[in-house]
Amino acid sequence: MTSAMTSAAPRTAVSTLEMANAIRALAMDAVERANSGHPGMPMGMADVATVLFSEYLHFDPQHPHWPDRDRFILSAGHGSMLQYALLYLTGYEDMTLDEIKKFRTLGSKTAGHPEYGHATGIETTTGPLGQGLANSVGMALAERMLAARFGDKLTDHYTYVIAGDGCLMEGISQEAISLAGHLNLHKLIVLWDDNHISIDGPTSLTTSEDQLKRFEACGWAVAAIDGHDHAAISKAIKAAQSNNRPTMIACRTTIAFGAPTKAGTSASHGSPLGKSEIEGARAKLGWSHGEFEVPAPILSAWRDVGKCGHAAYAEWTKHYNAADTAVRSEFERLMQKDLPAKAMETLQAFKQKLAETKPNEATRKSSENVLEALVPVMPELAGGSADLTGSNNTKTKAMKPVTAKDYSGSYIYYGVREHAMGAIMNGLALHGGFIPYGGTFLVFTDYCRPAIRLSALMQQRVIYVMTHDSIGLGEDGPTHQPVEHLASLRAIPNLHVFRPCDAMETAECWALALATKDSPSILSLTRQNLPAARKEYTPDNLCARGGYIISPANGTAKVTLMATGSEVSIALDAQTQLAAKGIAANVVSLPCWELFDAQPKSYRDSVLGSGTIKVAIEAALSFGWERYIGDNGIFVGMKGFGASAPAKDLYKHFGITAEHVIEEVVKKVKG
Ligand SMILES: Cc1ncc(C[n+]2csc(CCOP(=O)(O)OP(=O)(O)O)c2C)c(N)n1
Repeated sequence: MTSAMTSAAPRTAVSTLEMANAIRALAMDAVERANSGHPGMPMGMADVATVLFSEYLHFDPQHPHWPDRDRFILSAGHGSMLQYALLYLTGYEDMTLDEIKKFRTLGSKTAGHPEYGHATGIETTTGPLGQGLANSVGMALAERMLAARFGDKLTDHYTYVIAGDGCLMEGISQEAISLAGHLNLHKLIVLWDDNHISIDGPTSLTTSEDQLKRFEACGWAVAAIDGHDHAAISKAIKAAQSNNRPTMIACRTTIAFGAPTKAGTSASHGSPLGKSEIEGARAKLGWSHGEFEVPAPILSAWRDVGKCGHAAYAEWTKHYNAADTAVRSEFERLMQKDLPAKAMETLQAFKQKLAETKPNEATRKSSENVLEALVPVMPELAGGSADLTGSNNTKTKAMKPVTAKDYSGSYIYYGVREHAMGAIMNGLALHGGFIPYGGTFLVFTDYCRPAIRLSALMQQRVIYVMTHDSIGLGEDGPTHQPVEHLASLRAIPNLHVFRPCDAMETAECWALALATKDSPSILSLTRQNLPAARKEYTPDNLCARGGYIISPANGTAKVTLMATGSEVSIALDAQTQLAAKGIAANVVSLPCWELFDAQPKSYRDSVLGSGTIKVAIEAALSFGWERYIGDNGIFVGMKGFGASAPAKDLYKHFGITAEHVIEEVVKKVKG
């Protein structure tokens, strides 16, 4: 599917300019009615979008999830009305005129910024500038990787992005375009809305770089065109398609094209144009139709565009049906995001082995061993790291790197680009066909937090393998020692933060991260070795309830010792020493708060105990623990930043020891 669509229905009576003006009118009217929104960008990019959709984009509103559709990403998400207008005009059933009229109101499909899952045809949630551009790199990468696995009869599509000045100013864009160029994602085409305007005024206030040279330096092909010249737009896209490099087309446009006084100014960026300006624009554009009115011939021309992709869909279906049954069912499984039956069997066998070997090892190493077991049975695992492969233990022996020359590998060297890594993983997950996981140090979740947040908001199964998860990393010191990160990640809705305490829990947490189709996960893993806390095999996944009594008291518990990850062994130690003093304590491992909090109260109460002295031990700040220990509980952990020293010395220095726990408990018992 490399050419322009030739099957477009005849549209002799309607010009593409009129079709573009329909987008402009809908954008003006919807923003006006909502009394908020961004009319400027949709009006400026209406011509580019019209040419792209009517001549090039392969899509089928009747089959919006067709796996080989071209992907269209509106990275400049504030211009959401551009996307909503296109979805309505081309005939996506759920995008009615009524939805357009309900722009930005509660419960509508036309949210302020495009939201994945709200309306069909929205490939990703955009709005935080630069994210969509980086997502598109993930989608273009997924396309190449799937093509390498299933051949170009099943996967061979383009990824088109509309990005604004803001997207290109954001740092994430540099990470993303740099990697896209390096991996030569030649089916990725970026249409830059080069309108010289952002919110504060002309972009000359803030930037003077040569974007064409910038992209070129990253290995992209570039072109510069008049973004209102339909023939030039068409020619540039056609050339981009046949290019053997990713392409950036600078489309010189006028923001709010057609508005008599506000066109070309930042006044049109993010406010309704106002009644008289809209009237003036209608006159200037020669659009004499009423509010929200798209005349039948123009609507019908657009609906014909919506039908054009059906032939490509039908052709793809033919190839798909002709494929081997085994190939088809594997492709289908990947698209449905189902795990292979072997995955969980493998993990059970792995757990049985752990019960025999009882390894004393870092959980990052345990995670590597889990991956060694899973990768051979899970071809959808697309691993990677932001230049910390050997530290994050993310690459198994058999994994081959993905390169510009060979996309059949499954390991992505992201380079030191944590933010793009997160957003690219979102793109891989959204595209379908892969379960992405990627590593860096837990402290650097800060560098990719906006992407993590979007994984959660979009309900994508992205697995963040975050190692060196506390002062336990030792000598690298406080710059590398996370203290507030667990709390801040636990604050993100729909994100599962797993902090396993040993190899067995690591295997169980991986199982949970993989089995949860609609939540991302953080695996918070240690650099330092940990003793096996779970020594027996259990067919049940004990981490599935988020928290459980890992070691019951001998007798009626007076104390509940709660801990996560590396501090569970300290709790177990304290339990033994307290028992010697006649103080019985339960030890509770809480590897995932989110799953624990979702349990019925009766279960939570049974684990936490009633009337016991509550103690929490975690080598991090106490923020959040009050929910389990209350106002009178004991917290043993960090109070500020860490320090540079061997791990053992740091635990002692900061008082995260069994001895300190005992001292505090005894004080409390004595009252
Ligand atoms: C990460 C991020 N920072 C800030 C914003 C707020 N914001 C929305 S649009 C915009 C200006 C973008 O300028 P440009 O891409 O040129 O859009 P145009 O004015 O051409 O519509 C800003 C700062 C945002 N959405 N995302």
